[in-house]
Amino acid sequence: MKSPSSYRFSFGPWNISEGADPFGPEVRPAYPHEQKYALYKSLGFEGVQFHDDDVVTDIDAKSPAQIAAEARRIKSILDNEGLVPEFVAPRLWFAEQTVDGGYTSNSASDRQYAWERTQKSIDIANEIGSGALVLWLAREGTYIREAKDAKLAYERILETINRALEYDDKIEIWIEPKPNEPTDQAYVPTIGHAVALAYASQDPNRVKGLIETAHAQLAGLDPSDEMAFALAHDKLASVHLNDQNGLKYDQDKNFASSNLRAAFNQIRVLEAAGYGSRGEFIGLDVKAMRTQKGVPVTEHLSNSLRMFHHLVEKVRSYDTAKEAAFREARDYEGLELYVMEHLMGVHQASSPSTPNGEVLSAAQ
Ligand code: XLS
Ligand code: MG
Repeated sequence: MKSPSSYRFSFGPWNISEGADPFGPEVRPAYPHEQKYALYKSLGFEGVQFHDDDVVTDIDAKSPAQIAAEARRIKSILDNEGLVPEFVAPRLWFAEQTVDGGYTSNSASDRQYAWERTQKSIDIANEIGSGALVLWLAREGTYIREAKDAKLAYERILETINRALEYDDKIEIWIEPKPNEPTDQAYVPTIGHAVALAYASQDPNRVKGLIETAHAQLAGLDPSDEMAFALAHDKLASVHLNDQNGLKYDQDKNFASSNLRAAFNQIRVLEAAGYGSRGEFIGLDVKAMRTQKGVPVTEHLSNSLRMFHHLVEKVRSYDTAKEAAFREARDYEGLELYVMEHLMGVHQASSPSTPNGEVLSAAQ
């Protein structure tokens, strides 16, 4: 079995932030963007998740040659720090051309803008040595359902995926589903939608999914089941572990901080499937608390990582023979108690029993 150190971890530079939220401005001075790379290794991370403009700032104003030169400069910083670029994602939610979405916008010129940003992201991925384009389809949805033709929107998303596969014959496309925010209702809200698009595409082997814990929770789904679904189709390219306290705004809370048992189950599913053995990253997408002092604020990253390691230990010391016996006896009350006491570090006395109270030996 793998040791916890065999996992590789990644985060995006946006996870070290100044604490602004929709109701208030920054509460910390900005930590210089390019100095963030020097923090990765000491925090225990080797992978960098990128938006296109995290690599090339002011991307819309730059020529292809300038973009390539800038990307090469960032690549040399990564090489010097011993860091790996995990993916590049086009930021299709910021520019005025994306106010009504990118690939699904009702404006042909805005759709063209979205496609050009996608091409630039693929070019950047190639320059910095990443083989993956992440599509978080932020504004591909609507505020009111009558605003777009949903069937056409889904066709346009698939068309863009096919165009990207044609534009570059090696790049992988990882779809990161999310059901809402910033739109009221997003297209491609779950991993099921993403996997369907993968199979419908012209090169299904190169289209996969990235599952973020909180995004599944926002859809009212269990993240470990979402991960299991993708794993069953060999389509789990990456994960963004974090947490969410119920159905509200996207919180990006520290991993395991709100739903400890759900976090345990995510790792249980990932470990059982050997996730990570082909170099897949454990990504974190966590937000620093606005109240936290200091510059840069990184405790949310190190604490989430620490919880991940604790839970890996919990998964590895979980007695699967006992689980099997409880399943066999269909004693889910007993199994649940075992799981809860295991998570709490309480010595377990309970064993599965037959309906007439006889203790099953397999689980002792
Ligand atoms: C936002 C997304 C974003 C992606 C990359 O909710 O999680 O951070 O991971 O674009
Ligand atoms: Mg994410």
